[in-house]
Amino acid sequence: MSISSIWLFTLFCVIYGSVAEHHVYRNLQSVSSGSTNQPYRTAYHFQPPKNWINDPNGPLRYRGLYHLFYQYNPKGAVWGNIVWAHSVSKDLVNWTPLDPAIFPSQPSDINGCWSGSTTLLPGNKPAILYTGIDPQNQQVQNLAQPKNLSDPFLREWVKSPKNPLMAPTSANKINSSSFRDPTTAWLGKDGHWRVLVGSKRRTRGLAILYRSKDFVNWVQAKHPLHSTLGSGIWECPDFFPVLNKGTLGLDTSVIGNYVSHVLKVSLDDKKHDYYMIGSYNVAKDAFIPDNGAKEFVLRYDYGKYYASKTFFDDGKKRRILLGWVNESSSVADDIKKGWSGIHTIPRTIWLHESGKQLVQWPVVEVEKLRANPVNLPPQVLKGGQLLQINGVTATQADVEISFQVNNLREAEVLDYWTDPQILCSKKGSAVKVGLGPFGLLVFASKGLHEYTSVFFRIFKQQNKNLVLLCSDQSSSSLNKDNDLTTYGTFVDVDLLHEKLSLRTLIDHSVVESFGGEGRAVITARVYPTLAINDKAQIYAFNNGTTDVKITSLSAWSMKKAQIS
Ligand code: DQQ
Repeated sequence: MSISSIWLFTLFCVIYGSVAEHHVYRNLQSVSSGSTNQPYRTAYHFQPPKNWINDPNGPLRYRGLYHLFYQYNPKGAVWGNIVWAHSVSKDLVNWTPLDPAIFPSQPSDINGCWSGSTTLLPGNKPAILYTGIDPQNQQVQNLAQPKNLSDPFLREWVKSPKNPLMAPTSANKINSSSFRDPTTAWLGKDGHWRVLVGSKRRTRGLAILYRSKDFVNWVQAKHPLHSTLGSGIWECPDFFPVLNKGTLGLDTSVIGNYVSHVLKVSLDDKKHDYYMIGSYNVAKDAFIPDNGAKEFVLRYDYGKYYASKTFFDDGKKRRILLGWVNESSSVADDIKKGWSGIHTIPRTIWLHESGKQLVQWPVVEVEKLRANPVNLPPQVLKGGQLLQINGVTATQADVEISFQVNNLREAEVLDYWTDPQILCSKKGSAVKVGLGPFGLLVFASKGLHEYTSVFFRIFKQQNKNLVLLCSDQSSSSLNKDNDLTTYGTFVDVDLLHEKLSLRTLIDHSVVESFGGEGRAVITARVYPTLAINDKAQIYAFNNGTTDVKITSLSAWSMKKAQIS
């Protein structure tokens, strides 16, 4: 490299660059703007009034109130100046913003307060462990505790004078730029707390394990809880028990032969959240994946979704999952609208009865926003038929549809396994075959110049049927500057004995779809230019050559939640 190209490269890294999963636009981090024309702001998904948000942090329920902290840039619509913003809620749907809870104030976090989690210590005392960026730009772990435990809003947090409590040193050989995002801690029968910190050693992703008796003095365990070769860094790890049978959630410290454990990681290399189901070997303090799995395959969400975190809701005895959905628009567009990033509707999460995967469903409280129900009678949806769903606000809706598929002989043969996302891209909603595509067209403009399609296709492979769920954004907008990736996954549904269901939450620029009663989830961001406000329409469609039956179809307009 010549001197001038080194200089140009350095300049490029100063202006742009990349930190964790985030692009760094240093010159834009404190630029505030925001136009008044806002067709893409969501009405019932969580987002602050303006600026950038990313990961949900430290969710918990305290004295009957839900607390959500999140990574936030108070000064602009791109990642930077990161603090822990804070909102509270009685129902996980309506939120009241409070002042930021944690912001740079001591050497151990002076360059940023990154992601982390909350643990409830004995006596119902919340404690936050979070990643701070120190003056040497090293990633270290810090503790903060509420100033006043009698304040249900937990407005003020006091940082430990002993921070940082966990730090890279020459002795422990921890990679100082890959050491972040502590989990909720769990308490072992030996009275010691355990916590995980995401990291990597070369390309091996790992969850470094620490133990502590007092939550202040932490000792690194000899071995990580788990690691996988080639995955790259594990961001935002999450580790929690699930009942082997049943939908109730469990406190993070529960162990026993009636539970399995879930290890979830956010893979920066792939930009997706993956999980494994397995068991927690208490004697070895190790996670043992079921069936000897060596790598992460399952995902929470097969669309745009990252840096998720769960918490145990001790009120309703359920485990709740929160996740960040980035924009699919250009940075220039984000700055123009003055904001970037939303969170998904909180989802209840449990182990499917097969034990092979998790199931997710929007928290029941979101149904309080449903208005003007529209119920269509069961009917046959003929090959090539488009059925408009009238009477709901098409940009702000909740639609549940269920199909019965009889002529399984008509299913297209799939000779060999193909990546479902590639299959969805190749066989978009316009490609007709035997069984499918059938599903929903949302954000559809008159004349279908714009639409987003969420649909199923049924294949035959050997003696089995394969159900594909796709979310196709390729025609979602006339503005082609957006990320228009088509998403897809297979759904484990037994079509001989089960109906095929799809629920889609539609909210101005987000399409959150749950297939097979929550066994497959895909979230997409879309920015129609024609199908906005009252110009948008919703349809059920069948573009296959074979008829399918709609066994039920209910749709609701969704009221606006009180969020900002
Ligand atoms: N976001 C945080 C990091 C985390 C990343 C920084 C994941 O702590 O690893 O904003 O999106």
